[in-house]
Amino acid sequence: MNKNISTSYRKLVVGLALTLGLTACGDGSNGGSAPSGTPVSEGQIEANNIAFYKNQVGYLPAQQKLIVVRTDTPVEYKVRNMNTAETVFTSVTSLPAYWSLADETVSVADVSSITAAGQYRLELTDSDDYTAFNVSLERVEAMHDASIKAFYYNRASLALDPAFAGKWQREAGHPDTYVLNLNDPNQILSSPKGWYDAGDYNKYIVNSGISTYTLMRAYLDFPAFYGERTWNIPESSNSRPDLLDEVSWNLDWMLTMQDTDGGVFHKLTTLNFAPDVMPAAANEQRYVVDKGTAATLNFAGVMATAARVYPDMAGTYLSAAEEAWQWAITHPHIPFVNPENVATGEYGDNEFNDEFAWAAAELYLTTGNQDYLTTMDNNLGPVSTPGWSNSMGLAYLSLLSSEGQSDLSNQRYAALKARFLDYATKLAEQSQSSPFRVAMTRHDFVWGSNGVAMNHAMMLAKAFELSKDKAYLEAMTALIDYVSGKNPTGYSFVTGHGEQTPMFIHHRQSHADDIAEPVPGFLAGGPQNGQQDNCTYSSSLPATSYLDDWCSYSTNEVTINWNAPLVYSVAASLNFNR
Ligand code: G3I
Ligand code: 9MR
Repeated sequence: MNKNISTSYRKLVVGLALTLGLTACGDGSNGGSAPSGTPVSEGQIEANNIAFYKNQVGYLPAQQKLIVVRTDTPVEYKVRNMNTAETVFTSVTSLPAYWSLADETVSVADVSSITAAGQYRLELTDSDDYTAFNVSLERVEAMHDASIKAFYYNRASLALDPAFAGKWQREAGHPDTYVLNLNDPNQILSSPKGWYDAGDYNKYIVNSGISTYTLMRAYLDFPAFYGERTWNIPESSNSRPDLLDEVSWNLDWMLTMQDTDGGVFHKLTTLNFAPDVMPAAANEQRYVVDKGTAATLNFAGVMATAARVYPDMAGTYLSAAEEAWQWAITHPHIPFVNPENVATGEYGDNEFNDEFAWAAAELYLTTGNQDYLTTMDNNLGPVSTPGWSNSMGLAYLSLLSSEGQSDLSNQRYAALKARFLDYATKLAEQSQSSPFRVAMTRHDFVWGSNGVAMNHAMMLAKAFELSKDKAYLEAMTALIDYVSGKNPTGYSFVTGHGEQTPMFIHHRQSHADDIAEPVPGFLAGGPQNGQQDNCTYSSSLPATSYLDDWCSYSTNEVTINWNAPLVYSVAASLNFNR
């Protein structure tokens, strides 16, 4: 176990400790806990190995509240309101269960009956172990705002003014007004703006596209919420919702990536990853590289959606989408592979049914043209959780959000909905039967597992919206709790939000800026045991192989496509808090 892990890890040494009157209990602080693996010397009995895994940010008043307790027998506990010192209720944790992905035996304290905002403490009856937790709308709102503001911090071609960026102010980087086509030295492009993908400074259409769509989905699904919320970005004083201003920054860039024949370049990149310096100091030549089917269809899906979200720009976005679509129809299978001299992110994909289905769904919803629906039918596969290489789920999300706004037949709508809810039911069942009460199975622990968690949460949010079945809402809430600390690493994975949060994310700005705290609001990639970066990990298990170190780009990088579903899910959670 990492020595920084924030748990109340207690080895009660019966006899000696009692005689000396020693106590070793704790609450999320780093002190006072014996590191894992500390040998218990002869004659000492290890009586207690309690740890608490909880949402470190805050539980919403009207929603499920679970705290995972490491113990191999059920334990009795009471919950006290810290403001009044009053005991609110007494209960006992569930039957313990073993989670092999983390090698932990845990049981669950369900404190959902608490609905009043405040600070509380869960205290075990038979020992001094306790943990404190918050029930708070404001703390969750703050995390939401930070997670969307993270996109502003990752804007290319812009100086971050202290009025908006505070101590994370910085000079502009990457004007991208002189970009070369790697395949055609005579083609010079101006391709400014957009968000940096991640901890690196490159801009990749596929990953940027799913992130942009997800944020537009959030706007379309929660328009009243976004009509009111603001998070201090340069455009906050205009009349447009901040979310639409943020998304525009990337749409403007994406438009520049379309070639005159309608095809879209896969990425805008340096030949190698930049050194670990601030954006303004990373000024190697940038190139656009290869047009491909995935990037072009992804672009078509995003632009067709944008045409519905930005009525004043509908003409521009729709014609860009249609031109991209035409290119893809005539180039239906051009996978992207990094050229030999390019070493940056590949985002390679050679299955295009999902991109065809999604782009066709968006074009149908925007134009009403039935031909798109036919192509969609020919390509639509089973429901799955979206990710950068898999946009099938996005087609379902959009079509199912269109009730009453499209001429989709009732029968077709009902069939799509049934398939969607079947999928969400599997996620909810996984959550209910998981020891940590989280819909994360072995195959979800890939590079960016926290992004997988948040994309699952987005699917569950939609399932709840469509059905009002609380099982989906609870599974969604449990996933948000998971990334906020209710996981076996003990980290709340959103920088700056929680008691123990990543301090050394693989994010060049955060590493090079000489500021102790990383840029706030970013979701770290999360545990997975591929260990592709060859750093030294203290666990090789899927759910605990995580390292809060710059070295660990396979578990501790941040990227826009993991933050976007975090934004969506937390927005959904706030909107469903009734
Ligand atoms: O395709 C295989 C699949 O067949 C196999 O079953 C599976 C088993 O793990 O692996 C699959 O390949 C994985 C691939 O993603 C596709 O999912 C690789 O193992 C895995 O290493 C790879 O990770 C990607 C990583 O780049 C390395 O290419 C991440 O998904 C992707 O999010 C990440 O993206 C990077 C960009 O390249 C650069 N910018 C930062 C960003 C985040 O780290
Ligand atoms: O810093 C790079 C990160 O943004 C990428 O996601 C990652 C995976 O492709 O690669 C990182 O760069 C590493 C490179 O691949 C290998 N040498 C070490 C680099 C990190 O310092």
